[in-house]
Amino acid sequence: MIHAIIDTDPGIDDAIAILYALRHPDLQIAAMTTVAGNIGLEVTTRNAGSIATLAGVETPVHAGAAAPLDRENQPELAIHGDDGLGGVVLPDPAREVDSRDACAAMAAILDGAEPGSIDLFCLGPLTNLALLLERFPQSAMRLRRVIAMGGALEEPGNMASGAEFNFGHDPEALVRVLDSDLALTFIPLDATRQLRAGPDYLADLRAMGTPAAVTCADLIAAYFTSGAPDAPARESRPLHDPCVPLFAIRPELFRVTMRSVEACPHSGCLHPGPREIRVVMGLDAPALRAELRRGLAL
Ligand SMILES: [Ca+2]
Repeated sequence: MIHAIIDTDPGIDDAIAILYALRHPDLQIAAMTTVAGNIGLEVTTRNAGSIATLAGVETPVHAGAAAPLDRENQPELAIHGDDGLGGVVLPDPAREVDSRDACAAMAAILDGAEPGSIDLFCLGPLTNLALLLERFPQSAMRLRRVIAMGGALEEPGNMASGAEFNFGHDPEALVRVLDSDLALTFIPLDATRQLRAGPDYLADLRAMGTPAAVTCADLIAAYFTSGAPDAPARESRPLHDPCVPLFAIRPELFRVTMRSVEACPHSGCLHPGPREIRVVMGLDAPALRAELRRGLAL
């Protein structure tokens, strides 16, 4: 059993990742913490609660940073829509947002567990993790590892700056995370762009009929058309964030290498540098699509 906290900015691909993770028998998600990213904090927090409700679980949701450490929000409305979910309607959250903020909640969970027993899954900008390192450094060092979707090494980024969105949205946070002694695994665009879904996959999900699978089919369908309504695509945008829980559960389906990197503090671009981290540079897309489908059937 893997114990983890999910830090997230839902987000279409976040929602798919979370629906997979929350019901997976090999994962125990202690909490979700939210951050501004794909869309503002109020919406990402509400969406996290709605996703838990749809999944039929009681996972607490804690609101975190409403903006990057040192700059303005740059939401991705063109891709994720004003609601963050491409217009897919989820149930209202059954549970109130927890009064404890994201960092305090992470620290309490980490302090209450064996050191090295909890993973942090980062599906959004790294703002909350940087604040945890600042406010509760000893708690942060109790993390077993951090698995973060973010960065682009040999691939071009997906922001005007040339960076990947999560890292480019809050470069100062990325720099602080790289400056820490945390065990880091990054899953950059080099890997996530290899995991997409086609129309047949959506049809399979709909035929499965579980709320998680049908909702994921709707979310992926929105991910086909968003941004390009006149040019229906034959494959979805990359399923970036699902790679994080999939990596935790099925690491053998990913190609991991060690890289030495540093981050540009202005753009969030990764360059060769002194910090050695694990980087996922490839994946077995058919096997991972099958694993995702299995998880959504539960
Ligand atoms: Ca995300």
